[in-house]
Amino acid sequence: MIDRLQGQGVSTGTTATETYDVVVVGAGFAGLYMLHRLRDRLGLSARVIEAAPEVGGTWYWNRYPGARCDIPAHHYSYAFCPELEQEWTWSERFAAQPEILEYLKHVADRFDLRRDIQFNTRVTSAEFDDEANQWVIGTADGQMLRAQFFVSAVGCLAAANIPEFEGSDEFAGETYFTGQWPHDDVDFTGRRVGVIGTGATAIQLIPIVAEQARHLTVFQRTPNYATPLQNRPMDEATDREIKANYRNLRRKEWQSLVGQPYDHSVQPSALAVSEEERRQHYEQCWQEGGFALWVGSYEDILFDREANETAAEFVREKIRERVDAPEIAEKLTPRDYPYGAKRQPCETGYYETFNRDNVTLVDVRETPIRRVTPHGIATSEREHELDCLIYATGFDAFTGGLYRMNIRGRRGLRLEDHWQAGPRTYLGLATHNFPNMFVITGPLSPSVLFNMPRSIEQHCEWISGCLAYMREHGYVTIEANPEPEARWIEHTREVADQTLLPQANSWYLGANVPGKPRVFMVYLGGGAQYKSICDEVVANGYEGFTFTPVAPKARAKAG
Ligand code: NA7
Repeated sequence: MIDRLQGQGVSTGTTATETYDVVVVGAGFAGLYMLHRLRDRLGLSARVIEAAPEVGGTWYWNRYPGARCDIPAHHYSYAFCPELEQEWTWSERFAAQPEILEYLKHVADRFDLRRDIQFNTRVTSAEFDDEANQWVIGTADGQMLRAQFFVSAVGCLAAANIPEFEGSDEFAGETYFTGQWPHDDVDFTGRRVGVIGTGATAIQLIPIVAEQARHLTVFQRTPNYATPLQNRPMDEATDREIKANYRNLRRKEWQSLVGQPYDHSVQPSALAVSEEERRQHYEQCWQEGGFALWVGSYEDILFDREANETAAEFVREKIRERVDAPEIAEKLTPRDYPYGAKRQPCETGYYETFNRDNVTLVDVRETPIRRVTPHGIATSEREHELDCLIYATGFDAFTGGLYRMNIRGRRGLRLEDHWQAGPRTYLGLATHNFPNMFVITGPLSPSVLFNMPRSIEQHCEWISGCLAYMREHGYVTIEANPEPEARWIEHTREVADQTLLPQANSWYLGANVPGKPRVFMVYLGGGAQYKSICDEVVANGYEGFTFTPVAPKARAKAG
């Protein structure tokens, strides 16, 4: 129990199993802050289990060429510690992967977090013990841990989506996966490289690989509406101004739809202005870069198909302007889903890459991939010879990373079975039948459609507040009730259906993974509204959850 198991590795007496108040899985943005809150603010014993040999989470694994965050660095950073904000200086407007990883290493050292993180350890099972009201967590190397609480900090994009092409094992060249990129530099000079995928990852990677490779073949299934990132070095004056205004900026983050504010105003309707005015505003957003066109132009472009079409057509025109060959421009032009309904990719020189002599675009809708051969990829039209093949095919998002841990709740219920028709969560934080389990940025929370560090901090603070409350009241378990869970699922669906986002085959919906239930897995009501709902749940005594008190026998023993 929280008030009796202070200190790490308390022996249960009969086995060598280590027991903690909380076991957290993952040492990325979420796991690091969760550990800090639990250990340093609440004084609990907490153990973080991390598969990688280093902190960083997604920013440890995704180290492919061009990997970069497309939210400005000073927004995509922790807000909980003003001193940390002041002492860290970002070198670019949008930070590249190595710099974000350095930042997270700095955070781990600054808050002395490493001593409670067990690296190189993969969690392979997590089961709720109904008798003991504890989670029993197993690792790939045969270790068993017990904890009153089990917190997933594995994030939304922890499990790769690797399509099963016939013959993929027979490929004689080198195979790379963007989410498991080697640590040594990969040099594509003189090589014939193939990239499968044209999502946000591939769009970052393709221009860089094209500059090195002898030849690059891009296998595209769905063209994307990519808009310019407009990255630049951070200048001293901007850095000073940001550092002087951090509190104000953080407030503004919460007021904006996706957790990052814009210098210009977001106007209500793309249809309420003249074409000329609209074009000017789109151009201003295009020049500002990042997500400005997507969520910083007109409020109705993600809600109204006609308004959306004005932005879609603006991007299509830009593609036509930038790609020399009209037939290639046409292949790169999305036409059958709304602008911004798939994850908005940000680009630097992406479209111009297709003007290069050493780059070929293969539309696999026209000429499907038949198989991987020892020498390359055979489509319905011909074989493309390759020395290297890069899979930029994304993730089994939201649920893949959780299912991989083989989580079982009450009476051995598998999470996958409980979520057979799609994830069932209350607030994206907890799920019925899985007491004392929390999922940071879990399915049906704002997660990836809000600024992730803000989503993460809000969840970590909510969870640690809940654990403090339980300690204060002597509660042993907390469990989401089925009715509010069902209502939350319905509410999330209703909110998503008011937008155009469910109209595209995106990973938000699970559409990229064959056989996955088609359910929109992100709460789209905005971070501020979501946070106020979570706060209200707390104000109403954790409405929608059931607590169980310490059993009388245990209470007597503890006394
Ligand atoms: P995405 O956005 O899921 O992109 C994956 C790409 O791979 C996308 O173009 C897919 O086409 C393509 N893909 C997937 N499976 C296949 C098969 N079987 N054949 C051909 N092409 C395929 O993943 P990313 O890694 O780019 O981005 C994920 C997030 O990571 C990103 O949004 C950031 O938040 C960080 P499709 O569009 O499904 O037709």
